[in-house]
Amino acid sequence: MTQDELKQAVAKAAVDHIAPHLDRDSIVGVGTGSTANFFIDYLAQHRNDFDGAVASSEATAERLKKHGITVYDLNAVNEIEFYVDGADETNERLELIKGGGGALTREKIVAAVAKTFLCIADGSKKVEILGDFPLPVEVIPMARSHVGREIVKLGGDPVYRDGFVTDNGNIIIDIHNMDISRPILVEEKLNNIVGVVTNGLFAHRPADLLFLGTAEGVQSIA
Ligand code: ABF
Repeated sequence: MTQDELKQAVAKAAVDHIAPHLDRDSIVGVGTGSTANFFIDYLAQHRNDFDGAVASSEATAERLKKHGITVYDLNAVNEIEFYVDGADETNERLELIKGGGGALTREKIVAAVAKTFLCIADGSKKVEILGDFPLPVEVIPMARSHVGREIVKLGGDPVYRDGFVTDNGNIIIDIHNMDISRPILVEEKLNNIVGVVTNGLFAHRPADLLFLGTAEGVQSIA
């Protein structure tokens, strides 16, 4: 199977998983990226079975609307039962690196609100120790140099994502070669740097459930 076929398989499995729980008042939290896009396309087949969605990026909002799915501001919503999103890396505790697409802050906010965070990923995303994938950090533009110097003190190599602006008007620094053997600690230390909006480690709030696409089928890991 190709990587895209694995992504499609987990996206479909996610829709099949949440569909029985949807009612006319349900709001679905929807992530960003190619796997999330497949999820949106399958979810659209159920668009009359739920109220609408909260999107983790402008790109996702656009795609949802094209399918005729109502997109709500998070502040207008009382409850999100499921947040479904991809990841760049996951370990066996379902701690994640996210934000390769630059939407990490909104993804983290929607994940924080949702009762259940269902992560969908192809098998290549599963790792022993997080950190081969560069860890994205969203930063207030004027703090770029300061945050870079603080990241060096923590042992990482900061690389400015040149020309990229987040949906929130900020910049991204990708951290290479960081020791992330203790994800919760690293998440806290990075978030304590003044000027950091948030970082792409989802360790304080890992996924609750992972659908992993493999050649043998979709594995469900909780
Ligand atoms: C989002 O999409 C991100 O947090 C992550 O960066 C990315 C995963 O990309 P893809 O689904 O395209 O592999 O969920």
